[in-house]
Amino acid sequence: MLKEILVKKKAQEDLSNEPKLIKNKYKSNSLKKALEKRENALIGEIKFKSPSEGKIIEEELENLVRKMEKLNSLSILTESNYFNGSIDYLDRVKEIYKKPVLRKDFIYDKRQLYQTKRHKADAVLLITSILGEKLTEFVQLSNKLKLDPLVEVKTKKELDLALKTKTKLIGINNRNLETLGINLERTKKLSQYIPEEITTVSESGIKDIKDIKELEDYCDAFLIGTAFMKSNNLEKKVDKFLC
Ligand code: IGP
Repeated sequence: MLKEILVKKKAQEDLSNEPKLIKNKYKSNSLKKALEKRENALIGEIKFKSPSEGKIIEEELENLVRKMEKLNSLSILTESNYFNGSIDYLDRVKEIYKKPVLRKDFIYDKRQLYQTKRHKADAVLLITSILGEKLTEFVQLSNKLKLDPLVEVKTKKELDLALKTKTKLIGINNRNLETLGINLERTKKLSQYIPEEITTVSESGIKDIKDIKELEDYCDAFLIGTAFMKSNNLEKKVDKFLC
């Protein structure tokens, strides 16, 4: 799956005109800081479609943001083919939501980091299985651009690579990006190797408070998309997760 997404993305994306920002004119909000507030350590994710769910929701982006505004941070899917996202969503969200916004996409080229910054995101997802040994350079450039990198891992080997970088945020993805299956045990298994000072985010497949209770001793924060998007009362669902 991951391979197909990347092939299509690389074929379509033209990064040749991406200007390198010389001056950091966009101030950013720290995602790590936002997640340190224990009682609101949730990243709410907006996505309209996904490979595992197909079509998820049809609603205006701004409406969704307003309904999720109590959350301390948001993740915005910007990949277009498989998730119906767009890079412009970042600008639209930042227009009305002043807290940290994470760009969720498939980063393979450093120019995408400049692009992420230009579109005003505060943080960026770096997937270890895409970047491999290049991860350190990408973490360094993200930090330099004041984009908090959230480094995603799903195996012990990937985690070891992530720990070699200077990242302060690690996401454990409970979804296998190849089979799309969910396994919450992965958070329990991998978190034991992550040092205290790193903020650990459990990502994917979290449906309700029961899942949070099950995992809260193993991580610092949660990334939740589908459960929010598929809820028939999003504001209420946000309140439920916050109490
Ligand atoms: C959210 P869920 O199961 O709550 O919708 O998952 C998020 O973790 C998931 O969208 C995700 C993702 C990714 C999407 C995690 N890592 C990498 C695209 C690319």
